[in-house]
Formats: sequence, structure tokens, C-alpha cells
Amino acid sequence: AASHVKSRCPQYPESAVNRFPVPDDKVNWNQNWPQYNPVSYTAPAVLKKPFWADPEIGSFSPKFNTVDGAVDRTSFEGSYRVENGKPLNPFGRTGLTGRGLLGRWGPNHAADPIVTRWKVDASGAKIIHSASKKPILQFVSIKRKDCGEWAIPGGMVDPGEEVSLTLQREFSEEALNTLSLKQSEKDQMHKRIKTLFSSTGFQVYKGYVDDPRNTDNAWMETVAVNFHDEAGNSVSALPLQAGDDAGQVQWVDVDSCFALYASHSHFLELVARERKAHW
Ligand code: RP5
Ligand code: MG
Ligand code: MG
Repeated sequence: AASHVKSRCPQYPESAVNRFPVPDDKVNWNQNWPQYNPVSYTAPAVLKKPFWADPEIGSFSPKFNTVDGAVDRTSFEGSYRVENGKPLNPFGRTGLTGRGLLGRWGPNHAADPIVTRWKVDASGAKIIHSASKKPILQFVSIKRKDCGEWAIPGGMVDPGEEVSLTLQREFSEEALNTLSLKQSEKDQMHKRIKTLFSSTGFQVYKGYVDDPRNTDNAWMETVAVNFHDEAGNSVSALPLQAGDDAGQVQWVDVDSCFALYASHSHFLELVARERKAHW
């Protein structure tokens, strides 16, 4: 596996904490490195024991590498090591121990809905990119409130929640702002996106995310699924409105030049390849 990069970003997000610098050749745990002296950090919001977070290890000993009650502590990357009661990041060192901003020890499971349509001109014809000579896809992108980066409108899988529901729920909350709607309006919106989301979708990726919040003991994993509005008349027709952890939302051209949060650009590259679109 390619070594993680954003998981080694010098300054830990939403903090003044700096990671212990980890050079490329020391990322792998199998590289003996006695000088490794990572900083320990768990955000105050996590230590406050909100419902979405685990307690500190000691009094609490979660069952790793298994489904622990309603919490899925299995990794898509296979069995991970547990050292001194703490799980070890399967992609290697990050320069920081503890959980940082993440609630769970070990894998923190998310889902990423990649909703796409073709970019068309006024007559409805697909627009072909001048360099690649391929049609251009557009996807629904949100600007994250936490870091200001553009991203897929993904979110955490709730304990016991089916991933198919997480995909639809997070898209509704972040790109359609359904959290602020009345129940009747919510039902209406649900009806309108149900067809697209009940189509199987194309599973783009399942595994580790190179997320800047990752630590040596806690990391993001996701299931990214592409729901494609081929005719441009289902979700394409809906008014987008940013909600929850999204500050803005818009249709964005799928293109390798557009920088995205975490490893989201990699997921879009896979979508472009699958749909024979410009990248
Ligand atoms: C990323 O963080 C995932 O790919 C997903 O998009 C996101 C989930 O975290 P929140 O949006 O809930 O912060 O690693
Ligand atoms: Mg969310
Ligand atoms: Mg989110």
C-alpha cells in the first residue's frame, strides 16, 4: 500500500499540536526506530465523553478486530495489531498517539456518497474535454466547515447502521440540508432521492482513508459508492443546500487538478475511469 501522507500533516487539525515528524522510510512499523517519540493528543471534545466517542483505555477495554456490541471494530485492511491495549494504525506511524479528533480507538467507519451526472451544454449534449477528448463528469461536492477543503459529503456510520442508509443520510444532511426541514418536507425529499440511492451504485473503494485526523491508534476507513444520474433528471434536478458540517455545496467538474480532502481525489479518479470520463 502507498504510504499515508495527510495522516502525517505537521500540524494536527483544529489544534496547536505538532506531530513528531515521520520520514517516508520510517512509516512502516516494522522499521525499527528507537528514537520515535510521538506526541500524545486526544481532543478535549473527545475526552468529554460524547455519545460518539469511546472512553480512555484503562477502565475500558474494547474488543478489537471484531464487532463489539453495535460498534464495528473490524478493519477493511485485515487484522490490525494491538500493543499495550492500543490498536496500531495499519498504514504505519503518524507522529501522534491517542485519538486526536476521532471518537473510536482503531477504525472509525465512514461512508462516502459520490453522486455524479454528465456536464452538458444548453442543448443537453455532453461536453467533451478539449485535452482528454472525454466527456466530463460532475459530482456533488461540499466545502467542509472544519478545514475549508472541498470534499465528498461523507460521514460516520452510526453504531449498527447499514452503510446504504449512511450514504443516503449523509448526502441528505450535508448536500440537501434535510436536518433543517420539517418532517413533511423531509419525506418529500426522501421520495425524490430514493430511486437514485436504491439503485445498487458502483462501489468505488472500501478501506483506509488518508485523513489528516488519523493517529497511531485511531484512523478513518470508508466505503465510497458512486450513484450516477445518467439522464440528469433525478438528483440533478434538486436544489442543493449546504447543511450540518458542510459550509457550501455545488456540482464540481471531476478533474485531477481539483484538490480534495483526505484521499477523496483518488476515489474520483476511480469513478472517472469506470465511467470512461475525463480525469
Ligand atoms: C473522511 O472523513 C471520510 O472519507 C468521510 O468523507 C469523512 C467522514 O468524517 P466527517 O465528515 O463525519 O467528519 O475520512
Ligand atoms: Mg455529516
Ligand atoms: Mg461529513
